[in-house]
Amino acid sequence: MDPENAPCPMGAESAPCPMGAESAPCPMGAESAPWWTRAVVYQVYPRSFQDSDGDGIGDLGGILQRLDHLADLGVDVLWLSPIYPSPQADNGYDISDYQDVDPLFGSLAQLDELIAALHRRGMKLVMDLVVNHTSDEHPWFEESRASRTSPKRDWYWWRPPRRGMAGGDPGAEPTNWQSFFSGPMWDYDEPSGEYYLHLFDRRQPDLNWENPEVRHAVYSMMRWWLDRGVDGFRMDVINMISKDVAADGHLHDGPPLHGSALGDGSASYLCGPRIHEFLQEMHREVFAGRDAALLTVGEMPGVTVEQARLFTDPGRAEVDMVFQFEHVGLDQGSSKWDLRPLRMRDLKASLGRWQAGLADVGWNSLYWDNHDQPRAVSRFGDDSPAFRRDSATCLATLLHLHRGTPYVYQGQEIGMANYPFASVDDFRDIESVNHFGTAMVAGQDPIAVLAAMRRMSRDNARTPVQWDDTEHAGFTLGTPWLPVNPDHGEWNAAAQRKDDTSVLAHYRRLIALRHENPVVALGDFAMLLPDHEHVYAFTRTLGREVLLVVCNLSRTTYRLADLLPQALDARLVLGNLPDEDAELLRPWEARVLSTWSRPDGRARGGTHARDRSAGPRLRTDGQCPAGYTTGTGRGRERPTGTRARRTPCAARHPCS
Ligand code: ISL
Repeated sequence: MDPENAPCPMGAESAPCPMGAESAPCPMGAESAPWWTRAVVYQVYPRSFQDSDGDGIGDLGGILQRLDHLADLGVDVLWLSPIYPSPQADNGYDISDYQDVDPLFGSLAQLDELIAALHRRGMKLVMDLVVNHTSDEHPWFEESRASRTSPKRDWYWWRPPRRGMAGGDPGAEPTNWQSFFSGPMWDYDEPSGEYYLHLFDRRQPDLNWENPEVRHAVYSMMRWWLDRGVDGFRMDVINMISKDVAADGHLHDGPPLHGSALGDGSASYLCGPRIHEFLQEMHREVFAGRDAALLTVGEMPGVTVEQARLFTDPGRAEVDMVFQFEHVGLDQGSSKWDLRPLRMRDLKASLGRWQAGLADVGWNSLYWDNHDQPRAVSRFGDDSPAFRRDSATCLATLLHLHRGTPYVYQGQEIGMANYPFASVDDFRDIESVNHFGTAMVAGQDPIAVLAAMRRMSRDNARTPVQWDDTEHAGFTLGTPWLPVNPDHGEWNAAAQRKDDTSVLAHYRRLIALRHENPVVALGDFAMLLPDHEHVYAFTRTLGREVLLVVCNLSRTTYRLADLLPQALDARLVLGNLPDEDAELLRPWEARVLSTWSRPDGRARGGTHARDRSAGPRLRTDGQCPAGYTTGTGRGRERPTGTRARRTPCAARHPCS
């Protein structure tokens, strides 16, 4: 084999050596990096993705119809939000049977079909694993609540009323913890005279992971799914499964919450005393021996960087990556409904700390949107007509150029925005509905409560995907369970597919860039301009390749020479605005620049920044420069701007 074109010795699922490494050895890490370091995950919230049977609710048949959209985007993994049988109190995050598919969404046979169809296209399927709690209609819970002596009584958290108080009296709950979805975390079961614990809604009772029978039932169910062909799990609130319980079974009150009779119990259930033990046991029982091809993601509200290092240190065998919440909590005060302006300095400090904290050990997920968050273009971007496309692509560039695994939430890739909710009757989400009820009982101003819900409700993320400009946006032929955003005439996938300057086209290029260029996946991160109030800039460095990423998160134009003079000499790898003025950073402009550092520290090549390519261009004699060959890889032909000019060259693999 021609040593210049030999792949790096990275095993079956290997990445090429970093472009620009030339004849240098592959930098440490690139050889052994797991496949998911250069993967992009796409989240499907099935009820809102695509309906195939006209009942107004998305389903597996619908997902099967839209797989070309995912393949065209270039994503590697589909994370499927819950499709299991469920009373749908929390849209499937309340499971009543872990080993089947709800008829609302289709059948197990269709799920098998989905697994096969994804695998044929080179994609993987990650299932949502919701095992902190079940539905109150799960047979385990029904058996558990049947009597105090039920063999499954201890599968859940049952406790008597507070000492000296009668069950059902205000304040008689075993602890003062406030639920994520309003009200106390305990519900009184009159027939048995005890309370059961639910961190979320009362229809989502918490499983007792202290009980080994519970753990082994869960592990057995997980093995069953892996044997069926699924490629891993996104584990819902997995850092809440271990509770801090005293030897005598006592659970502790938390500090009182301002303006509430309830308290904050998080110290008792976030990353509890046995959490690492449980995850290591799960790894041994479920993943050991087959983990290299799988993806395991721990959704962990409240996790710190230090804890995340422990959870994702490969040597400890727990999970591959965390899904953390710090950056999406920066625009809030005492609760998600208490909105504050996002300060850029705080965002940089947070994301920068996560980049630094997981630089040598561990791995993070990168996301703005998911099914629990309002739409990022409305929240962190600018969804006014003039800036919606530019801010959506700017935010995407910022995120996808960080180190970590990016997640695209359905509709984000076409710049879907928040929904113009008119009244409280428009909301369906249990969190929003419960919040409104509690706020009204507490005497809050309904106008103000509604204003916060309009901006922060999870229903913003759950309106149907806008496929085209027809009546229900191509989502359903029936009546959609949640209305389609009225902006779908202009903002839809069909229109963007034809437009090389669209948000969709930009996502395609970002995803291709991560696949092609290991500096995007593995490069070291360094934050620049930490105090600038609008411009977010950083470098990614791998071997001798340096990418400089500059994003203007504002409507103000800046002179690059004043901020980052080094950007003027650099070559544009990918930008989100037309190629006009190298010196000005326009409103919501994002640029990924290559400075191609040489051992002498000088920028390489001196190609003008307007040359949009992922590698050097053909020389005037039609040849690539030394060390390069005409690119043929996926997306290589036009990976960057909207106006490809000359054929770009790709690095030859320098390792032998
Ligand atoms: O949605 C939230 C805030 O609005 C979060 O607090 C959210 O509840 C938390 O991130 C946990 O989310 C996960 O578990 C919930 C479920 O409702 C969410 O959809 C899920 O992502 C309970 O299963």
